[in-house]
Amino acid sequence: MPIFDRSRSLFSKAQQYIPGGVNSPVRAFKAVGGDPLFIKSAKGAYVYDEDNNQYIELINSWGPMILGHSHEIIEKAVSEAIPRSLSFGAPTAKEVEIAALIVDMVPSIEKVRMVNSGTEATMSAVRLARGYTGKDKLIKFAGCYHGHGDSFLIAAGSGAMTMGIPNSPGVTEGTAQDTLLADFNDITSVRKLVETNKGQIAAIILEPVAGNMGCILPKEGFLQDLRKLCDEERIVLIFDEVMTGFRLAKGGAQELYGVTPDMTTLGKIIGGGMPVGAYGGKKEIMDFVSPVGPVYQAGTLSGNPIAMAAGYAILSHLNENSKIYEDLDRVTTKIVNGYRQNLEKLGLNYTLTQQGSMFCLFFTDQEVFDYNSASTSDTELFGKYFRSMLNQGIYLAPSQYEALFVSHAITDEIADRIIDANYQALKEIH
Ligand code: KE4
Repeated sequence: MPIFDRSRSLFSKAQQYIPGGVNSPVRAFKAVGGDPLFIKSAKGAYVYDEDNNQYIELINSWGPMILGHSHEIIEKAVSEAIPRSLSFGAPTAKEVEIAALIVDMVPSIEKVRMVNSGTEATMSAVRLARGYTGKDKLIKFAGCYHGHGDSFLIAAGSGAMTMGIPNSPGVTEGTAQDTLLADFNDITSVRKLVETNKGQIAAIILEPVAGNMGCILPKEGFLQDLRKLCDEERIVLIFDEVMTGFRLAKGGAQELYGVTPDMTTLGKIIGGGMPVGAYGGKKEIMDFVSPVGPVYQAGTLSGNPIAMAAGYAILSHLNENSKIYEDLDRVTTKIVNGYRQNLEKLGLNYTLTQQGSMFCLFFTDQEVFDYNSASTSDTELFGKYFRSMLNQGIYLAPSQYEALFVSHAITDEIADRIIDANYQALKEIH
């Protein structure tokens, strides 16, 4: 049984200076009880907390560390960039290289603008869609999370769902009324909103594979139906691929499902662990952004040279080694199949979902295809499961409503350890 003394004392001190002792709510372990781990270092598939406990981890910084932690290629790129100063606030050659690489890897992106987070990417993309179409309203899906921009904190997933505050105070009525809510995988709910708001909808934004209410796949034809509807109604289709971009395939979920959005938002992997986001899409839309067009968006540290060095290193590595995706799919499928066998052995029928190296074990026997069905999960039982896995040295996302991420550092042997721990944890909590 690991000890957590140092994490505990750090957490109590942190709460004196930082709201909730954390700089992002999902880290607070609120949904699973106990104090959050304070992580000291990480290497490959392992993280080490301040009490020197070692864990196999399936959070991977909520997605970015797809190659595993402290990967030599990224470390080399960053250490070479640092001596040239950390920031200029001026254009650099590396920004051109990474933009050209993104355009090459994601064919729907003809032009791309770098920002500093996924939230900045989605906020900017929606402002641009509104400026480009001259229309105000936005359709999002219950349970999808697009960062903490005001327009998105309506039935938001991730931490907002975990904390049970899907509609955040502080978002004005005026903003909220322009965000319309549909149900994931329910094209009829979208059509109804389009009909009752005819000619007023600038954009539809969604996670093409939802990763912020657990991992939920689009049903057959759902993405294609959205594409068709957006074409008919001159609505900008935005795929929020902050999580799925460069994770599910080089070209993200849009490559996997063969559906082309008008705009794509990116984050997480694009920075290799550094703070980077991006939004891109059709040239005619992107050229509406300042200084070419009238829609304003800016950022002091956008295209930061260190972040671009890390981002270019990871993206070019992924681009040149597509076998990585085969490995990730194979190892993740091994884990999910192992979980399935464990559930059968124990006579349990919880729901498992997987897309590539994203997966989720929902503590419900219902099929999970949207916010409401995900919400039938027993979050208290998840909390017990989380604690048991942690005590066995497996570090999961501290919420039922998060996707887990497998990194390329997870070998078959490590996968076997995860499967064994899953069996022990399921046995222990029933
Ligand atoms: P950031 O602003 O956190 O970089 O990105 C926001 C965002 C946008 N779109 C999608 C699909 C996302 O998943 C995210 C952020 N994801 C969460 C994890 N589910 C970030 C973790 C956190 O909030 O600390």
